[in-house]
Amino acid sequence: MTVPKIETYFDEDRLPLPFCPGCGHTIILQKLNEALVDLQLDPHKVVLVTDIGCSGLSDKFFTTNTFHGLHGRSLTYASGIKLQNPKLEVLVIIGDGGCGIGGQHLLNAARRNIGIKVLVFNNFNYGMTGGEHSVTTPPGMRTATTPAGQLEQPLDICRTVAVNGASYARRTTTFDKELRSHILETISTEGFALLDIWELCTSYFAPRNRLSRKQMEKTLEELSFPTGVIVQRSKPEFSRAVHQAAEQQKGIPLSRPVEFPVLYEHNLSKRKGLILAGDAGTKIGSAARIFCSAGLYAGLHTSQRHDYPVTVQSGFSVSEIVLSPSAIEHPGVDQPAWVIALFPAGLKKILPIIHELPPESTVYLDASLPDVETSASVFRLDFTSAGRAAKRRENHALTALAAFIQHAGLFDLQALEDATGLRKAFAEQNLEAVQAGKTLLQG
Ligand SMILES: Cc1ncc(C[n+]2csc(CCOP(=O)(O)OP(=O)(O)O)c2C)c(N)n1
Ligand code: SF4
Ligand SMILES: [Mg+2]
Repeated sequence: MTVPKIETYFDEDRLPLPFCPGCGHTIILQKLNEALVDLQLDPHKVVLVTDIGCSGLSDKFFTTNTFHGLHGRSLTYASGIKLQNPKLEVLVIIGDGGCGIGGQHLLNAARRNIGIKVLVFNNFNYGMTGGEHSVTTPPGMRTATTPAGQLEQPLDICRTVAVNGASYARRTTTFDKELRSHILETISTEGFALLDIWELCTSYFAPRNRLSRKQMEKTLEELSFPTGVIVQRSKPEFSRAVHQAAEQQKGIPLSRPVEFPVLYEHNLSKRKGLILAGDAGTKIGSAARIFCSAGLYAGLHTSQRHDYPVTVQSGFSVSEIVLSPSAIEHPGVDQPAWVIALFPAGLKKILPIIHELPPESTVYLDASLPDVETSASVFRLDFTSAGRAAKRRENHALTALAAFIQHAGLFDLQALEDATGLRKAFAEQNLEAVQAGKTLLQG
C-alpha cells in the first residue's frame, strides 16, 4: 500500500498564523512547513517544542506532536523527550529571549550534543512583552529598555554552541532564499543542530531601529558575525549513546513499559473525559493514577494530566483523565463527560468548565460544597464523610472514584481494588478508601 504524500504539516483549521503583518516568524514557519513536507516525516514521530514569546505561539498550528512550557526551558523539555525516545525527531522553536533566559540549557544541550534541532527566531528583542532588549540586541540599538541604545555585547549564539560541542550551527536571515534547505539540513543533522535565523519584529524592533534587510546585513558585518555554516561535524549523538551505555551496563533498555493484563471488561463505547478536582495535599494526582491503572486492567486506554499552582502545598489540585476504548492521541479533556469536585480550591478552579457543561455531562459534588450553575446533571454525594470513615483525609479522592465507577457503570470495581495493590506502602489504606466508596453508594 502506498502512503499518501503529506501536503502540509499546518493544521489548516487553525490558520492563519497570528503574527503581526511582516513579522519574520511567519516566514520561518512557512519555510519549516515546506521543509517538513520535503522530509515527509510521520507527524506522530515529530515533536515540536516551543518556548515562550510570540515565537512560542507556533506549536498549535502544526499537526505534529507539540509541547509548550516555561520561558527558556524548551531545550530541557526537548532534551528529556529525546532522551526518552531517541527515535523521535524533536524540534525546538525558541526566541532570542528564550536563548538568554535558558542560556545554560543551551550550553548543556550543545555540550552533550543531544540530537535536538533548534530554530532560533532571532528578532533581537522580547517581541511578546513590548520589545525589551535581549541577549542578542546589537550595540547601539534601541529597545523599550535601552532607549538610548544597547551598551552590551550581543551573544553570538552560533559560535557559543559551536565552541561547546554542537554538531551543527548556521546563521542566516529570513531574507535568505535557501532558508527552507537550511532548515532541512538542520533537521537532518544527527547531533545537536542550531539554525540562528535573524528576522524582523515589525511592531517593535524594526520601526525603533529602522531595521531593514540592508541594515541587518550591515549589522552582521559590523559585528563580524558571519552567516553560513559556523560548525558542521560528525560526533556521537547523546540520547543514543545514553541508551547504549545503559544497555551495556545492565543489559536492559532504559525505558521498560509496565504491562497491565486485561482482567475485566468495560462499558465504554467511545473516548470520554473525567476531571477530578480537589485541594493541594488531598492526593488527587495519586488517586487519579490508581484510577487510570484500574482502567488499564479493564482493557481501556487511559491518560492523566495534572495541574496545580506553583505553590504546590496550597491551592487547587486537578487531574484530567481520558478513558478510551482506542488509542489516545491527545490527552487533554476539552469537555468532560464527568466532573468530580471534592474540595473548594479545586471547585473554584474548574467552575468555568462546569458552567459550560452540556446536559449530558454529570457533576459529582461533595456535600460540603456550594451549589453550582450548570446544565449538567448534578449528584450530591457525601464523599468526604465516607472518606473520613476510612480515616485518611487524602483518600477521599479514591473513595469518590470508587463511588463514581459504580454510578457510571464503567467497569468492575474489583479493577480499582486491584490497582490499589500497585503501591505497596499505602495498599491497605487505599483499599479501605475504595471500600468506603462502595458503601457510600449503597447507603
Ligand atoms: C521566566 C519568565 N520570565 C519572563 C516572562 C515574560 N515573557 C513572556 S514572553 C517574553 C519575551 C519573549 O521574547 P522572545 O523569547 O525573544 O520571543 P519573541 O516574543 O520575540 O518571539 C517574556 C520576557 C516569562 N514568561 N517567563
Ligand atoms: S510583536 Fe514582533 S515578534 Fe511579536 S508577532 Fe508582532 S512583529 Fe512578531
Ligand atoms: Mg525575540
